[in-house]
Amino acid sequence: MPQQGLVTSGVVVERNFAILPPEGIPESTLPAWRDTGARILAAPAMGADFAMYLLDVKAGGGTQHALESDVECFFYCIEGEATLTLAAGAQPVRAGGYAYLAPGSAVTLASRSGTRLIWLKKVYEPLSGVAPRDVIGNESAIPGEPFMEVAELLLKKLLPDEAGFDMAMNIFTFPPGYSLPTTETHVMEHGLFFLQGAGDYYLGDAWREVQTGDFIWMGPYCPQGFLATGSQPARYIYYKNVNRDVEL
Ligand code: UGY
Ligand code: MN
Repeated sequence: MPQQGLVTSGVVVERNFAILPPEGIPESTLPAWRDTGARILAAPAMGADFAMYLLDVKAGGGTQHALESDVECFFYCIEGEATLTLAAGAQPVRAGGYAYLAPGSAVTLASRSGTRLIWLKKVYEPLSGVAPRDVIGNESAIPGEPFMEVAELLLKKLLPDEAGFDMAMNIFTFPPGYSLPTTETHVMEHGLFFLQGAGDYYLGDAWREVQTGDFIWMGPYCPQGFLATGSQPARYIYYKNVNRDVEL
């Protein structure tokens, strides 16, 4: 497409946070995935302790590979339909569906229609006496709970809050005009994908506009706040490392 003049963008990449709007992330291919366009949203090269991808898997495409023995992963289906094979058997995954695969699992996914997925991988932090287990579900089956006693702020926790799990994947919904009750600052990281709506995100020391399709990485101790703007509820899915002590 012919292009003239300055091209602007909401992209920001700082030492401890980043905002990546989707149009600026080129698609790449991953060796283990067939007929799949991959956008790598977060990686250790950025400073993150995890990898997060936006995968567009064409009908008939997918993967059949094994995770390294110390690597766990999580899928969330944004749209389309795929079959995911877990130790317990083949399961359909549709919009709102998600799955956690324990370290070392076989990853077998076949897309039935064009399927858009969030995929997250990280090294599992073991804890003696406990272990994670595969999980599969759909966010529509999770009622959600108020966040910090604000009834209108709905938080859905997709994974069990058990010591065997070292990660949380949550979906947050904010009606227009509602905000995070505090400016949070914590050692845990976030990898956040904006599913719906728009808002202003406070990162570091400034407010910035974000919208559907944007990705945000927040590193340890990144000050963070959010205000939902626009006319529809803002929804985002985010990763957080949990249930482990600090490594010295
Ligand atoms: O769980 C969290 O830390 C969450 N409240 N953070 C966020 O939405 N930026
Ligand atoms: Mn947070």
